[in-house]
Amino acid sequence: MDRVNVVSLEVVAGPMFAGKTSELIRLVEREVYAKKHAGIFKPSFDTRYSAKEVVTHNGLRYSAFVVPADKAGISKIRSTSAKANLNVVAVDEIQFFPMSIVKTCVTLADDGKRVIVSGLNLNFRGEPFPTTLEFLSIADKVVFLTAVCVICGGEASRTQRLIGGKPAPKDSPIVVIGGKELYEPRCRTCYQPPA
Ligand code: TTP
Ligand code: MG
Repeated sequence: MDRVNVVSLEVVAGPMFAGKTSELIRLVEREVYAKKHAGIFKPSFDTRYSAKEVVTHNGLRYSAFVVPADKAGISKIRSTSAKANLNVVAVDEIQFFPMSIVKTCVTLADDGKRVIVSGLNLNFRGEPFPTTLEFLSIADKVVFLTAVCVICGGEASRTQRLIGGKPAPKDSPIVVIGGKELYEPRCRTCYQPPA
């Protein structure tokens, strides 16, 4: 029997401002053009569950689901994928989910779905996010995106958290939701490890 070589578990990783979410959407939209059923899941920090339809430039549709970043959210990903008969399951910001998301994604991939996850490589301290790290090890394919270093214009692989223009202290919480007001992409040379 001829076999098509399908990449079934794929990771898009990198620092903030690298375009991970855009890449995830681009990959999903390609599948929607190919008439596949696709869904994008992303975490929230409350227990809210919401589903909405996203329409592509071409009038094609996929579903976007906001799920809590906990066990209940993971089981929602599992049940929704089955119920909506998804061929493609995409999960953004995987670094915020507990490690059990890995097993769920492996099972979905083993069941023949294309699973694409995206997430941060390192926290502001320069340490790996464990969930992303695990996915990077077991994936069939890894796409690593860099951002542009705000200091030198080089390739940024790290994310600096700043408070009042200074690197946030090492003992600040790992999870602080934010954007440009708090974070900057930096290269290895320009990144300042927090003290
Ligand atoms: P991202 O989606 O990685 O940021 P982004 O949208 O700028 O990147 P991209 O264009 O590649 O999609 O979101 C990262 C979130 O994680 C953001 O809310 C800040 C948060 N965060 C932490 O909570 N702790 C950390 O140590 C870091 C670096 C980020
Ligand atoms: Mg993003």
